[in-house]
Amino acid sequence: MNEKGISEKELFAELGSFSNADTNFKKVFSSMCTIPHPVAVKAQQQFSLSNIGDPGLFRGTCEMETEVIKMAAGILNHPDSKSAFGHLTSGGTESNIEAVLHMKNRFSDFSPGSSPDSGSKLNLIVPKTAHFSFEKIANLLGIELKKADIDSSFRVIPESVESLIDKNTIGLIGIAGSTEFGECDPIEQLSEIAVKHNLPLHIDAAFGGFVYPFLNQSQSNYNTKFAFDLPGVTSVSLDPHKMGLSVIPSGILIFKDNSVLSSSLDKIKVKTPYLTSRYQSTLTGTRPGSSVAATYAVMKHLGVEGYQKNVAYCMDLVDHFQKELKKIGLKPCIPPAINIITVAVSSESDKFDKAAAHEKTEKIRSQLLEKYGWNVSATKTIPALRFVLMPHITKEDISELISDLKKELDK
Ligand code: 0PR
Repeated sequence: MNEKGISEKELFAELGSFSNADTNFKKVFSSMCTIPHPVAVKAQQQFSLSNIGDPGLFRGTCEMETEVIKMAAGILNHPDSKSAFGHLTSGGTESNIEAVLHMKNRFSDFSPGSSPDSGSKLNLIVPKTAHFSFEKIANLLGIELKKADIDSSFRVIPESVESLIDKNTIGLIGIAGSTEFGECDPIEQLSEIAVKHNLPLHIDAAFGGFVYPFLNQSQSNYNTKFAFDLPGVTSVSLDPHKMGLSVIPSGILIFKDNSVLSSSLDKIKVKTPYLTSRYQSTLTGTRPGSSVAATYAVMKHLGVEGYQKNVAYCMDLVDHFQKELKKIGLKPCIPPAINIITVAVSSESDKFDKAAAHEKTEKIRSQLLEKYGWNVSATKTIPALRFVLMPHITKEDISELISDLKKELDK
């Protein structure tokens, strides 16, 4: 660090050049985040001091957190949103960690009669399409991940999930809006399995939580339930910093109610003698009240109608994207359920050579970036390009991107 500080003018000139080195979002089709809504940014600034890790000092912010949980419970069809129990996190990873930590803690309370097999690790059953945060969780909590098979639409197969359950299973995971395909698992069937085996079921709706509830049925073939209107669902994570249009970092973790945690909460609770609350039971200590305020602001400001409009805009982009693809003789790998599209771009001859197909896809991905500045990603489940159509994207951007893609494919 310099001995003497630099002037504000110099500083912001410097920050300007750092900011210019970051990517302009106009050309980003790879991110599940987007430009936050202006009201969220304004509220974030207003509450920059606030730390809900010390709730007694920030009672106003804590009231907003309670309201956010109630609003989110409403989005998730909670039959009694007042009894929903939860808090804001930094995003999907932290929410998933905490949900699984509770599963592990309450395993002894919920384990169905028979005692666990002490020779093997406790396990968690996840769809093969689960986000990589679950790999971190397995490592962190010393549990085994059992990966259930997926069908041709990349949705988990309930029979596969059920066949993996054993004495050491601590819980099940379902996904509403998978990272690679945007698909929603058959949660109604997972809920039945969870009830039958008396296991907790956590739904990772980090992306889909602000999409599926606001979809216009005519724009999507989606019509299943995924949240608290199903008896087996015990917790859900959804991220305001993705399709919720709030600021980074903003995640929400909600449990159906306090009782589904059994005694787990007591196991996590630590005494906080010098803070304004006596106990803390969240994973992190200091938590940004600015994110709470931002999320409260954008949810209140947009309301259900605003989020419906946001999703309708993105689904209109999905239609446009498919029309443009058709013009160049391509179509999505599966009909997109929400605003994530995957497209196979490897040649027919690569069909039987998966490694070659992945390599070709990767080459096109990197050419799109290097030559034209487009940020797109490639999927690992199948060789395909993946496009996330977020609110910062326009139809013109899509037409331009597809025309650049055609140039590369024609080579
Ligand atoms: N669950 C699902 C289904 C997700 O898609 C993600 C993130 C998470 C959990 C974890 O969320 P956090 O990253 O908020 O902890 N999916 C994106 C991904 O891994 C995250 C992302 C967002 C990556 C923006 C890049 C980016 O620019 O692709």
